[in-house]
Amino acid sequence: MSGSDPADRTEPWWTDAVVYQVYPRSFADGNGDGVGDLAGIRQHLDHIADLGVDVIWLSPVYRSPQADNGYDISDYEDIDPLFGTIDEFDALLVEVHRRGMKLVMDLVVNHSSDRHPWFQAAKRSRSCPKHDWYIWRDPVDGHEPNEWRAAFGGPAWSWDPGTGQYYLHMFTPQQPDLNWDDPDMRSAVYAMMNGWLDRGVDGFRMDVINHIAKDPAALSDGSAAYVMQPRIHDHLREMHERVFAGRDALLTVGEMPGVTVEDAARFTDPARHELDMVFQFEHVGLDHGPSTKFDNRPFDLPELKASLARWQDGLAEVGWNSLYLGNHDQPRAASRFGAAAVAAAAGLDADPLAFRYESATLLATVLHLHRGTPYVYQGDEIGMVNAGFRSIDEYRDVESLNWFRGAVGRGMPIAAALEALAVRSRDNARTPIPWDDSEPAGGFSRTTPWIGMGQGWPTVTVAADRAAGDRSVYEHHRRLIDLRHTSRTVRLGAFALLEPDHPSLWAFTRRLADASEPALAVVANLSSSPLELPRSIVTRLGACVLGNLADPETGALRPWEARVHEFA
Ligand code: TEU
Repeated sequence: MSGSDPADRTEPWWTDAVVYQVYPRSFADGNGDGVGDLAGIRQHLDHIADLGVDVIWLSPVYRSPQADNGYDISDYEDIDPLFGTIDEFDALLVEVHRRGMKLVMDLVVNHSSDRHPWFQAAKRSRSCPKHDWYIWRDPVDGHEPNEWRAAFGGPAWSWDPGTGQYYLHMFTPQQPDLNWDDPDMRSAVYAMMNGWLDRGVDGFRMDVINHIAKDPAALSDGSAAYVMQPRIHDHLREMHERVFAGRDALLTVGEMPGVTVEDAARFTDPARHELDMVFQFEHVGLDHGPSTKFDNRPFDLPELKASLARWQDGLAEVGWNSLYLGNHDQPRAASRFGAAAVAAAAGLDADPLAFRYESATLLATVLHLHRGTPYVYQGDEIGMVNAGFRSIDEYRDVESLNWFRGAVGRGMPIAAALEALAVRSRDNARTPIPWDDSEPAGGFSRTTPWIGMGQGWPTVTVAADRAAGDRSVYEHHRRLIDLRHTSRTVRLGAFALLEPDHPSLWAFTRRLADASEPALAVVANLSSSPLELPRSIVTRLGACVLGNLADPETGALRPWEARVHEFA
């Protein structure tokens, strides 16, 4: 836990916290059905605790038909039998707290499952009081009220013959959107949230929370975006007042596709009592083409550096950044921004494991040295890579399967569609944690897992990485997390980007206003060739605090080397 003296702290506790995301399906299978579960997490809790993280964010484990791997909830107050029982959850929470960590739940309240009793009641009749808990519209000329498309394909409206109306779903038809204009619905959500906090959980990661406020005019004519309507701030302030106010040491982070840095400053301004931090999407959209995310653009380092730097600057005075390069919706960071990606961008045939240790540790160094709260996605701490699936039968994700069907239906050659999935599918990050190299599933399960182990296995495993000494990705993460806990500069120092246009050097400084500690500089070489550091940097580099390769030489960086130095 935090290294600095709590007595002299005025900043919120999470300014030096690191969060670890567990995607329960793919973490560890305790009961032998091929799907990860709470028992599996409990068995491997020390793997997380020993990293030194402060908080675990648990992706959804509530009762769910699993149309979208648990992001379709049919009972917010119970655990799905696939993952365990509420008693096992309580036992897990005790174990997490005993190790000095906190547990944050995933809150999915833009939509529920269509199997939720609320929706079942809502569609019984137009006069049922719960009807208004969802978003319904009469047909217009026999059609959907507007042309909005759902995120995972098809129209955002589905027909309900019972009521003779369309209901709105921004994701699959099995995920009807809740109506946040209904005060009773909001009260029910707050009661549920209070129930989890009373049970002992320490906060929420809020799924697509900027989608909850819809513009009523746009709902009819489709004229405007459905996200970021002004009412969002009212809803979040009300939630704060009725759920978070008066409770101690919570963490709230809102997932917000499309959020701008100006919006984020408002959402995370402590004086406004809305959220502690948000997940923004700018840096994970840079390699998306103009049409869809499956349209792949080669990644460009100056663009990525500039984007993150803009967020550092934008939230320097007011608000706070969350820092992430991957999660359960994104490809693996090491494959996306590492040596394999740089080779692919240059048109070279890339070995998916080339410079894997270096790429994973370089990216972690850069991420953890920014100002904000870093999020480590499970598996990134051992340098996992993309799944490398070659056949559509290997994919499980509803978004990937729907997109593939549509793209091939519109005439895209199968090989091209598979290539796009191999780069961009969410399943790239959902392969099981390979604990070791044993059959049949690397210690993840004693049976065939729900999704393949991926191309990294059996080379990339927890056991191999933890035995790799000074080439362990896990050990490198431990050092980074320890540095954040002990260095005020890492926690709070102002950020400044160096050499913004350099095509392969990522360099920046962190400096405290009161100069009570030496400033730090990060220098990282995102290329597979050696790099001479510019003189303007070399002459100011002091002692090396941390690096991913042994025996550093001050004036140059080896391929994929990253170092943190004291800086004049
Ligand atoms: O994701 C919301 C979101 O907008 C995207 O990240 C989405 O996953 C996709 O990549 C769009 O191309 C959240 C959850 O994280 C995701 O797992 C859910 O599927 C989604 O909401 C619906 O609940």
